Amino acid sequence: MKEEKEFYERLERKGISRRDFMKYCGVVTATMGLSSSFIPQVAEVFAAPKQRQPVIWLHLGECTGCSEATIRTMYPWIDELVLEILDIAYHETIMAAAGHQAEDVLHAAAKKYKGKYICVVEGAIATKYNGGYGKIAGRPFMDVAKEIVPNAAATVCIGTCSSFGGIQAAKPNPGGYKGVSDALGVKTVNIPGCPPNPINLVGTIVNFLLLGKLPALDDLGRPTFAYGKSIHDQCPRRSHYENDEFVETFGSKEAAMGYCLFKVGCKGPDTYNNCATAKFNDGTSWPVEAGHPCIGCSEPQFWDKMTPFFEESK
Ligand code: FSX
Ligand code: SF4
Ligand code: F3S
Repeated sequence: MKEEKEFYERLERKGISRRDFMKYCGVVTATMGLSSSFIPQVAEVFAAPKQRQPVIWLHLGECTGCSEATIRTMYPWIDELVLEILDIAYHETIMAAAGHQAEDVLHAAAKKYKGKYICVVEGAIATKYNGGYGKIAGRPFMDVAKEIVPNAAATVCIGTCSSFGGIQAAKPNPGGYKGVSDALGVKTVNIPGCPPNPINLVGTIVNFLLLGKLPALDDLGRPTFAYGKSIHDQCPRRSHYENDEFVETFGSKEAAMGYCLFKVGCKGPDTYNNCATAKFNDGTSWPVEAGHPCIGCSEPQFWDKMTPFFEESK
């Protein structure tokens, strides 16, 4: 109770009302596919965490957009909340240490939290030429991943790169880049998107802390709460041409179809993600709502399969 009271006082000092916080917990709960009766329990995960979950966050072949998206997530203060429930032992972009010191932190954290930490991986692994296409402190990504991934309680791949290879694995892929699961032959939780919506990472971690297990996954390792339906299935532009009243206003189905972006390359029918409901930037909008076709950023072989981006799929 005391802990909870202090938590709300800290929020208040940051100018965040309890109402705003509960609203956020409502969004997380809905994203996780849980009924609203779970909102108080989700709030408790943040307000009175049983323990801070240790995390080792690896950066491999990628652009760091996934970290950027997470740190600058939908509510400006949620990054701080996430940091309250997580003990991020190693994360190259946000840690103060550099060089040998950073390497020491990595080894020490892996030893101290062996079997207990969540390994979050951002980026793909180079597999050709002894991993020569990507190294940290002189060590190939593959070696770093082999030290950290097998000793984690769970490995969560954030972004299309660590999930499926992403841009690094685009043809001709000279470095032989692969996603983590493929490169190491292990099971990972995949949260694809380039970058992914941070709410899907938060939902996965809250699920782990609240229910003591990882969320249900599809055969590509993606949480079904977020990737169970296609973009097209949830697209509001579809309702334009499927709604008789709208079609009547426009005179014909063809005219109403003008709202659909398929002819300018929308890959929504082949892409599984919750962008239409979760949206980005405090629920402001998402690509298709903003007038841009979905380019299929969360799918395997994103670059090879989904290009040319602005041409109708065959
Ligand atoms: Fe990949 Fe993440 Fe795209 Fe970038 O690091 S999913 S290139 S947004 O940032 O891994
Ligand atoms: Fe489907 Fe894209 Fe058209 Fe929406 S805009 S209805 S996702 S093809
Ligand atoms: Fe990516 Fe398509 Fe969503 S491009 S962000 S999966 S709308």
